[in-house]
Amino acid sequence: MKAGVLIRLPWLAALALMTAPVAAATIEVTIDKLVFSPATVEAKVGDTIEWVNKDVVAHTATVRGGWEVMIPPKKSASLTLKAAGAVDYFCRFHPNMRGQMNVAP
Ligand SMILES: [Cu+2]
Repeated sequence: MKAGVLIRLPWLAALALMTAPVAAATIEVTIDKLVFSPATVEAKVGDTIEWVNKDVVAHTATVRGGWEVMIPPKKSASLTLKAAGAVDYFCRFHPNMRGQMNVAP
C-alpha cells in the first residue's frame, strides 16, 4: 500500500498548485511625452493597471463605448480589471496615443 501513497502525493501537490489563487498584480504603464509605455500589457482579471503620467498635461485611458480613466498631469490613476479580453484604449485629448491590454480570465 505504501507504493500507492508515493504515487498519489505528487498528483495532490500538482492539484494544489493548479487551484491555488494567483495573487493579483499591479501593472504600471508610464506616460511620457505622449506615449503609453509599455504600449501593450499582458494582465489577468483582478490585476490593477496603474498609469503614471510624467507629462505636464492631462491624459486619459479611454475605451470606445467603455470605460475612461483620467490621469492628471504629474499624477497617477488606476483601474482594476474586471473582464477578460483584448482591450484597445486611447487618450481622448491625443487620439494618436494608443495602448492595448490583453486580459486573461
Ligand atoms: Cu493625452
